[in-house]
Amino acid sequence: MDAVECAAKWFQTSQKVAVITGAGISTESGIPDFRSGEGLYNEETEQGIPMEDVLSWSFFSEHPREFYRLFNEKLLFPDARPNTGHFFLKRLEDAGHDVTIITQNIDGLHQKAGSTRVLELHGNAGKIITEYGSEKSLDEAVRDEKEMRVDGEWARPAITLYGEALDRKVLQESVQAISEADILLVMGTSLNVYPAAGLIFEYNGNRSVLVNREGTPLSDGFACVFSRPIGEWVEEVQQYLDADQHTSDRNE
Ligand code: CNA
Repeated sequence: MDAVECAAKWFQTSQKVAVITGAGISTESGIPDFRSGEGLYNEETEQGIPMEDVLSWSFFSEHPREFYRLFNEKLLFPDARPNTGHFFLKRLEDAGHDVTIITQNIDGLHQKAGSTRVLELHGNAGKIITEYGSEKSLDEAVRDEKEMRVDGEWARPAITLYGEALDRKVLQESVQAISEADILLVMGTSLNVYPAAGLIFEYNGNRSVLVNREGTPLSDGFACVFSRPIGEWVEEVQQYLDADQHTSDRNE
């Protein structure tokens, strides 16, 4: 079965859908990913420091000015809007599936599309955390070139930097959703970043679908693989589902 037909068929007979998404689901919204040809990892700072190192706790604490300059320039996309990939997942939810989205993205676009159960493994670039642990919107922060404050308290972006642990509760909820899922859908991730990539091994079923333009180190383990843009996959799956609905309407 091809990766359109298998997914469309499985959606029709699956209640619990776990979805793991990565930066590739947001490229069609104009947000660059990390590892594609035009990805951020091919860029470096003026001092020749790769972006991967910039997004680390040690760089943040030692060079806050440069960190914030690059954070503002490369990671904030306040005007980005969800695309067909994000809206497709919301439609699955509207159609009555229990959808849990486990995202590595920090752009908040799943929530903007209306999805209600979104677990953010790496946090959210539109939020900040104060030194006493309360979470606020980035808009509330007073920012200068080298630090953020809110009501006088030191604050930082609510994203997980390399060298930091993931939120344990979010990780536990992700493991639970994936292990209980009828179908696992993985979209737009190079499956290179751990522990996020390792979550696919929590899935216990045989209905696993990978939608990613390029191959990944873990592609062989999926039951169905679609190696073209997410927008094209969504369009084809939707056509399949609509045609099927049309046929069953006619037979009633
Ligand atoms: P990645 O390593 O950059 O991989 C993205 C994958 O998506 C690549 O394999 C691409 O081939 C694929 N891809 C890109 N566009 C499409 C498309 N339209 N259709 C199908 N496939 C596509 O990104 P990962 O998410 O795997 O890596 C994890 C990092 C990236 C996380 O820490 C994120 O926080 C981080 N990141 C997030 C964003 C965002 O929030 N939008 C942007 C850039 C990086």
